[in-house]
Amino acid sequence: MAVNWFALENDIKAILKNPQWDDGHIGPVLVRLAWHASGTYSKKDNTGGSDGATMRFNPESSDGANAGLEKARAMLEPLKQKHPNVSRADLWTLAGVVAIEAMQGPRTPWYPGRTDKEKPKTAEIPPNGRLPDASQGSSHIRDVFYRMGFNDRDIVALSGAHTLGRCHTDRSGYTGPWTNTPTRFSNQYFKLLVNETWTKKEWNGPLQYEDSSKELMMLPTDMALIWDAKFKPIVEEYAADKELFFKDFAAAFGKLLELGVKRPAAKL
Ligand code: CCH
Repeated sequence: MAVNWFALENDIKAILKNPQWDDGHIGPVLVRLAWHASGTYSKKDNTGGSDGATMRFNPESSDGANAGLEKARAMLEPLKQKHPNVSRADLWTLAGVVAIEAMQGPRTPWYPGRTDKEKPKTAEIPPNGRLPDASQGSSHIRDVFYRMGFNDRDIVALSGAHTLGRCHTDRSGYTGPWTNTPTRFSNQYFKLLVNETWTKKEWNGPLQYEDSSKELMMLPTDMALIWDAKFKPIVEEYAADKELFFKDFAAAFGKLLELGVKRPAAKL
C-alpha cells in the first residue's frame, strides 16, 4: 500500500512543537538526524548514507557523533507505526526536510524510495568516524565533505544549518546555541560569524568560542569557515544574501539526502 505523503508530512508538522524539548521545538534535532543518517556516505566505495536506516544498529547507533539521536528516532517512531509503509530511512530524511520548511526555511528537493535493512551485514553499516569532528579545522572538514562528494561552496551552505538548535554537554560535550533564534531557519549564523567578535570560552569543557554576550557559541569547525581563505568569502556572500543561502542550502541538503540511495537516480 502506498504511503500517504501528504498525511505523513502533516503528522510530522504536528509533532514539531514540543514544550518538553529544547526551545519548545524538535525541528533542529530532526535536521541533525537527517544529516547524520546521510553524512556517513563515501563516494569511494558507495557505502554509507541514509538508505537502510542503519543508525538503528551498532556500531553506528553507538557512534559518539550520534549521541542524542536515539531520542529523535524515538520521537518519529509513532509516525512509522501510523504509516507502516514508510521506510524509516525515508521518514528520517523527510522529517528533516519538513522541519526546515516549518522553521521558515526553503523546501529541499526530496524523493522517496529508501528501504530499511532489517539484518544488515557488518559491511553494510558505516563504521564510526565518518562524521566530522568539531574540534578540528578546515582540512578535516574538507576531507569529510569531499569524501561525500561536496565542494567548498556546498560545505559552507550546509554548515548554515547551525543557525538551528544547540549543543548539549551530555551529547557532544559542547554547550549552547549558535544564534538567538534556534528554531527559525535564516542566515543568522553567517551574519554572526562575520560580525561578532568570537573569543575562547573559559570553562572546563572542550574548546569552543563565545560571542560578546557570552550566550552564543561557535565550534572550532565553525570558526574554520572564517579562518580559511576559500571558505570566508562564501560565508560573507551568505551573510549578505539570505535568498542565495536558501537556494544553495536547499540544493546541497537535497544532494546530501540522496547520497548512497540505491534506486534509479532521483532528478535533482
Ligand atoms: Fe552540526 N553539530 N555539525 N550540522 N548540527 C551539532 C548540532 C547540530 C558539526 C558538529 C555539531 C552540520 C555540520 C556539522 C546540525 C546540523 C548540521 C553539534 C551539537 C555538534 C558538535 C550536538 C549536541 O551536543 O547536541 C560539525 C563538526 C559539522 C561539520 O563540520 C551539518 C552539515 C548540518 C545539517 C545540514 C543541527 C541542526 C544541530 C542542532 C541539533 C540540536 O539538537 O539542536
